[in-house]
Amino acid sequence: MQERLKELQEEAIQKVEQTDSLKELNDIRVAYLGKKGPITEVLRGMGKLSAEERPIMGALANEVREAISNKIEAKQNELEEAAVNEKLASETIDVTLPGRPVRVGNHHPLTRIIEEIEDLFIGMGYRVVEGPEVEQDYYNFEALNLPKGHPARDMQDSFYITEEILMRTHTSPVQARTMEKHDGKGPIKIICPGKVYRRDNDDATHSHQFMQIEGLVVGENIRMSDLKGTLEVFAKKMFGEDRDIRLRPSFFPFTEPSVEMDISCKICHGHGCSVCKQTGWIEILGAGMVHPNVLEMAGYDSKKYTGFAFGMGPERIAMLKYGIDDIRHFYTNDVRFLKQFSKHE
Ligand code: FA5
Repeated sequence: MQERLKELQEEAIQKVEQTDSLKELNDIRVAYLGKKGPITEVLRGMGKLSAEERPIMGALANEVREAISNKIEAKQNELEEAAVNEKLASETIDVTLPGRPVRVGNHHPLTRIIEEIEDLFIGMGYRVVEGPEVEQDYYNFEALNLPKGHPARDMQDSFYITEEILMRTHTSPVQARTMEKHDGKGPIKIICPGKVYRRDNDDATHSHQFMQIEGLVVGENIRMSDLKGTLEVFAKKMFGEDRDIRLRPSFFPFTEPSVEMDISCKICHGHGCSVCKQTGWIEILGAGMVHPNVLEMAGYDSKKYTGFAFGMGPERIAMLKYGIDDIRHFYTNDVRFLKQFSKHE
């Protein structure tokens, strides 16, 4: 029996040494130390032994069990450690590898042009204000000297929500709102950028939704020459000294006299193309001296106060500055178009 136990110990230890799998190791444990294993079997036969032999055999059986169990445990630790080391080795990060480039976005060309125009006017002492895009008929038309039924309303075909509420057709209602807030007192010097809406047919230079930047200056002794000087400074800074500018007499019910400003076309250098409709010029803004009726309706004394106002189209300005041949490029957001305005590529 003693020999059998020693044989089992050697056999089990040899098997443990030969395995390199945790599953197999567990099978060995069950096979040798389990209830149905050979050691338990040997111990069961102890009843046949004499009283002197029994404790000796009992002690030996325990020794054998312990030796096998220790060997299994040691092997288990060794295999588990090896598994962890193997996992760590396979997950090693090479910190010296160069990183993958991250694609960086950039400001939309329209945002850039609007910020540039804002900076220019802030530099001349203007304040930036905002107004609602869903506007009352009163501010969009009536307070601007365009009573109901006025034929000039047709110049700005509108999207109406109710009879009295519409999507604003220009940023000029912000003029009326700002003057009203000032309650007929003190000077005003503001610009207002924002979206406007018209039932215009889309083409290379027209969109049914576009941006405008309104400007309004009210004070004592404000003259047409102040407006002309301001627009000239703006145009020269925006387009450079070499571009031609022209002011044409025009009509807006809320300004008198009224003008429109054109810039020479960058695409054809004034020779005529589809963008400038063969004229060599592109209109970028409307302007004029604030009509006395508009000042009076907002509570200003038109004998004491005068003012000028302008409304420009930043899309058209960006087209002229960057040589863009179709206004629709701003809204379709083709990445190949947008990428050309990136500072990073
Ligand atoms: C106006 O909207 C006046 N409120 C401007 C104004 C303000 C005049 C203050 C006097 C005093 P007009 O409809 O011309 O005017 O538009 C002004 C500018 O907006 C145009 O010069 C043009 O640059 C731009 N614009 C007009 N219609 C469109 C359109 N459909 N798509 C893109 N830009 C447009």
